[in-house]
Amino acid sequence: MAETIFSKIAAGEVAADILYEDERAIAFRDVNPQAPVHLLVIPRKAIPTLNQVTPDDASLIGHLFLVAAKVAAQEGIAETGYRTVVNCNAGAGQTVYHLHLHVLGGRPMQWPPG
Ligand code: DGP
Repeated sequence: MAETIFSKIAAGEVAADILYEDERAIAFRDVNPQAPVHLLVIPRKAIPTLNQVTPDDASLIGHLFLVAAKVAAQEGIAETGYRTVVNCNAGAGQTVYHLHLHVLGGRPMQWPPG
């Protein structure tokens, strides 16, 4: 499994603006924000894309969403609203091949997205 910038953040080898971490997940600010609040939630476990998630990861995936809701509340966007996004592979815009959940909020969002 190739190292990514996110596995280095998880290992503490690369700095990030970390908002929350526990034994399974880390949440930090996206370095290239697409909204006033743009957070990333990653598992410590290195899973390249959603396609490699297995039934054994079901609890972990649920945990990522719980962390997303927690940091959204911390950032004050829980009530106004926020979007969670998982890009899977290049055609969807994935650039870092370590599974991550985007949490975007702080501005009105269009649906459907472009
Ligand atoms: P995606 O396109 O779904 O793979 O999203 C990757 C996101 O990761 C993108 O919005 C920019 C962000 N990103 C890339 N490198 C770094 C980094 O070194 N630190 C932080 N905090 N975010 C990064």
